[in-house]
Amino acid sequence: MIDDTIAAIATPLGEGGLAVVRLSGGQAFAIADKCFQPAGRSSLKPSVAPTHTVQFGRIVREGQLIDEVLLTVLRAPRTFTREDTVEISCHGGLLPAKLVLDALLAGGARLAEPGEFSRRAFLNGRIDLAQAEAVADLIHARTELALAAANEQLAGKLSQRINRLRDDLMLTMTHVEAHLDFPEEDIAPNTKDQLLKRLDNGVQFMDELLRTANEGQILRRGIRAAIIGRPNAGKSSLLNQLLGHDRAIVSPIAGTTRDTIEETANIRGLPVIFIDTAGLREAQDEIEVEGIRRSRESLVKAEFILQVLDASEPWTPADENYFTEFAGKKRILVRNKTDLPTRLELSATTVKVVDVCCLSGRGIEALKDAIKELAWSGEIKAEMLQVAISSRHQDALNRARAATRQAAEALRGGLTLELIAFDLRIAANAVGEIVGKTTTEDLLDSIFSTFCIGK
Ligand SMILES: Nc1nc2c(ncn2[C@@H]2O[C@H](COP(=O)(O)OP(=O)(O)O)[C@@H](O)[C@H]2O)c(=O)[nH]1
Ligand SMILES: [Mg+2]
Repeated sequence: MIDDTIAAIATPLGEGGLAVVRLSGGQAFAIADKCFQPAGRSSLKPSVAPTHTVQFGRIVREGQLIDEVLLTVLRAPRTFTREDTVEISCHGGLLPAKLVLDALLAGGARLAEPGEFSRRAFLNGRIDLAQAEAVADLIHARTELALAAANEQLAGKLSQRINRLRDDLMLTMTHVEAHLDFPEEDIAPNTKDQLLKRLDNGVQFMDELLRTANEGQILRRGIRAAIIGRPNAGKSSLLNQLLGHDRAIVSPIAGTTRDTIEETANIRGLPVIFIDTAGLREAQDEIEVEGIRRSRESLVKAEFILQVLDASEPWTPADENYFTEFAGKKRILVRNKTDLPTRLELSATTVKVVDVCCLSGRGIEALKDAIKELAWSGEIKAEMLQVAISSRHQDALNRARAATRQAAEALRGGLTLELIAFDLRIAANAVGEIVGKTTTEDLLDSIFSTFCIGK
């Protein structure tokens, strides 16, 4: 049982118009009563106010006025945590919110851990684990597409599928276990066929979900695209064009970009982290040596390479070096400076080539399309947004898949039913981890500790 009442500032620290302090738990109204003085004729103490109403008044501590606030009363169970909840809107700025929080802590509340409100929402059955994660995805979403995917997961689209899959595995397991009580009887051949069919369907369904892992990763973490090429090819100009504003210094002096710049842009709904590298040419001084070391590091981490070429110059050995380096990564050749007389001949290649002019911006929209096409497998379909699994889900599904296949093999091979039931339990448990039907404190800690305070 959760018996303490938690409090935290739910808005970002810093100066703003408003800040919100949140309070949740069995003592929420009693604690709020101690600090809140209703003002105006119709305002009420939190403990007697009807649910889902806003009360105007003052937060006072030891007779000292702290702030004028609006206090929202939310009675269990129709709240995010399913507990009695109070939300206090006070003036923005670090101090008012902090002093309101202090007053609540002095009144008997405990400071909430990161993600503890969401954790309670999960523990009290308000949302499942995949939905709780979706709340964090929603907060961190950097594009509308990522937001749409988070909303689908919050609405339970992934959870429904996962629950069906788990039910199926449990049903098969129950069948097998029922037979354990009658060891002298074999499973009838047609029953066995049915069970096998159900297991095969399960594996197939897991494969479908697993295929969305790449997209899920892109939506949550973004895709890292390194911009590489010779000095003066126009890498920094390209970055500025893709971002839509001047971020990197553009200059005809080779070696201007000494540090590695990382910026996220919204490319057709996908969060793409562009990395303008310092070039990998021979270093002239120490700062450049460091720049080049960092470039290499971000190159290794990138999933995607934009190689910028100067169309007004012929292909050089340096271009060749860039071309053969990181050959395993997805790549687009960006032929820049197409406003100048062309002297660059590209021999036939399977690598996608896009012509641009970073001075005028011509070709940039086509480049964005090319990036989207290379990053995302096919059309951006609603179905994909509904599931797009995370790496945690991927890990659980991989374990479930292996165990399910093992169970199917054992059933086909006529191995002992105990073994089959054992594998099916592993599979069902692994699938259950996704929605939180099977969890450990460690798993919950590792998920919720990444959440914001006050969420
Ligand atoms: N004519 C022409 N010049 C360009 C174009 N793009 C960039 N430049 C120029 O090329 C020079 C080098 O550009 P910059 O972006 O700093 O290249 P980087 O060293 O690869 O980052 C600058 O003087 C730019 O103005 C282009 O499309 N056409
Ligand atoms: Mg540059």
